[in-house]
Amino acid sequence: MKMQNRLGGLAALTLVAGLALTACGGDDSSSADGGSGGGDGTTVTFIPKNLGNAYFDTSNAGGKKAVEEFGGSYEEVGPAEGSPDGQVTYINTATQQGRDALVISANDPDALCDAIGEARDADIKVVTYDADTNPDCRDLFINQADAAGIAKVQVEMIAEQIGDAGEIAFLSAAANATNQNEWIGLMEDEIAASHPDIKVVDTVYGDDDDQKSFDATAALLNKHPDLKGIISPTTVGIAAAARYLSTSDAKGKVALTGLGTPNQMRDFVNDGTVTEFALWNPGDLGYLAAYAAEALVKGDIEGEGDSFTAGDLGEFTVGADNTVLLGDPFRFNADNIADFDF
Ligand code: RAM
Repeated sequence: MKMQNRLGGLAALTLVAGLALTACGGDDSSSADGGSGGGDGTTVTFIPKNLGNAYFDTSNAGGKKAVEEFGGSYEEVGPAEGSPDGQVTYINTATQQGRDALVISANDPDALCDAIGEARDADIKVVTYDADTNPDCRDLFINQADAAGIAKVQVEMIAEQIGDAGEIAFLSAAANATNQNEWIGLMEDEIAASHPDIKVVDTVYGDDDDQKSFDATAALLNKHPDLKGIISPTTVGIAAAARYLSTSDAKGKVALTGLGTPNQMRDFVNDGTVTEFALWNPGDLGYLAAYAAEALVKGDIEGEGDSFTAGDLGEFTVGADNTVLLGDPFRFNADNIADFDF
């Protein structure tokens, strides 16, 4: 259990509880001097895919906690809808303001690159986290877990839940999301290679919008009466799909798994709609991203092979493609979900 190994069981829960207290959505700024008068003043702007997503509320609360620890100044800005255009506006504003570092979950691998390039020309460090741009665009990517591992755990869960046979579909986020597209591609490969009796019949997009994802689930079930399972590799999608299934005839007949947060999925695990899903600790991801941004700004790291310390999470080394890896995905089910609060 990497999530608990890194922090220790009780420490993990304490950190999560602390993050919950500082969780915020929407514009939010704060600064701190680290409580000891030794603040380093690094200014960090977090730009999630969209605001109002519990996943980013948790990850960015982790970022805020880190920035407060090193005595910098934190803000979160971002679009209401998960679109690249909306993100470009916020990147441009942060560049004009001369922030020290931007931490971005990208809605598109290419569309942000011009704006990010202008930021970097102005000596602003740019870290992507959660969803990367093309590696050339940014300084570092903070990867929540190895993409192959994220794909594998979801395929294993659906195979276990449908007896390794039958029709399945993907309910994804935005059609251009780099993270979901990479995971889905790898899941398709894995199914083709190792699960000959599972057939992928559709991929639909809910744009990380609750209502769109809910409606897309209804449409999927209508279109594919023999559907055995849905994989939704997005916390917004899986929660909306679970809500739909929980009151439909398909409850208990169509399996649903993917990536979700324990707080959003708890009721659906407890009422039997969902057996098991996975995720990493989003709070740790934001926390690590903020410390990585600070290390870049301070010149402690530049790229591959360099190491830095990310507060309570300890030491990390920058790997190939200037990527820093947080850890492994973790499975949540009825036996353990009560132990988590995020
Ligand atoms: C949603 C977003 C995010 C993704 C998680 C799993 O919150 O699409 O990018 O990493 O799901």
